[in-house]
Amino acid sequence: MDKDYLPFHPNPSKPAFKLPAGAVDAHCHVFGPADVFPYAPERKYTPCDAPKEKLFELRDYLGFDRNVIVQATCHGKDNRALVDALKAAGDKARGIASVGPDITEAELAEMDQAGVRGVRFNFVKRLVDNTPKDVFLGIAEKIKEFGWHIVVYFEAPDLEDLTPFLKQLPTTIVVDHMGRPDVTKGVDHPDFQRFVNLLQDNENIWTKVTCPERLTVAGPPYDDVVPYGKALVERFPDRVIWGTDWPHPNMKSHVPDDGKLVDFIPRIAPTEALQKALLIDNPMRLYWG
Ligand code: 0GY
Repeated sequence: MDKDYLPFHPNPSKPAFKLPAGAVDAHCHVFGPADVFPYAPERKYTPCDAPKEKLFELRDYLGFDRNVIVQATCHGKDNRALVDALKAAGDKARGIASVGPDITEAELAEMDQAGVRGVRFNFVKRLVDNTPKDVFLGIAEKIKEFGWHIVVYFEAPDLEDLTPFLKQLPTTIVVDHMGRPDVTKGVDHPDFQRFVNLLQDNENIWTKVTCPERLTVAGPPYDDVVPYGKALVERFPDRVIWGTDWPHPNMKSHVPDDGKLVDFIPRIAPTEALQKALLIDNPMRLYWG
């Protein structure tokens, strides 16, 4: 593990918010254990092991029923830890993989069988080297045959350049962490409005209203992130999903308490109907439909 890497919270609090039965944690990861599933040689960070057993324990402790496990960059395109976790979870988990242009139909079919339902394209420069857009478009053509979708991770300043590419993608797209806005600017700032307009203009684009712990400047309980999440949940109630982002790779400011993260949910989704859409109906449609 990197010297400055912050391991996940050892004993998160019990959330005050009681999750509805059937709730899905739609963004989380498994890391290692490294002696079974080594980290990728091209990785930009080395995390603390966060094996599937710990994730499933947290799922039950917080009151979630299901997980969507997202391949993280520290495992590169080696999806073995992900597939192993999916097989162990059975119907309680689905996955998002990371693949290269050489992926075969047989390999995709095998991952589909294990519960993978999409791929992630990452544009965050501190996490990955650049991949040419043509490569991503080639992968998109292959995975669309399986009815999969594409998760994209980028930061707000890159949205303008990326928009023409996003419009070319032939599947449902899910944008990680609200497109990572700068929350000091306000929801009315043109940068966040560009993101809102992207969803407004493209009905195939969804977003995860996740990661107040990454976006915050004020720190817990993340008051400064509430207006962003709430704006998206209320405007696009059938295209938002939520996840813990456990085990929170690359946090520098603090170690998030997963119980407190769950307590963030009713602040951005204040009614039972919005909570049901965010936590159950939307992720179930996208991953279990
Ligand atoms: C996240 C965020 C981060 C890392 C990764 O794949 C990854 O390594 O996604 C990050 O450092 O912002 O969603 O887990």
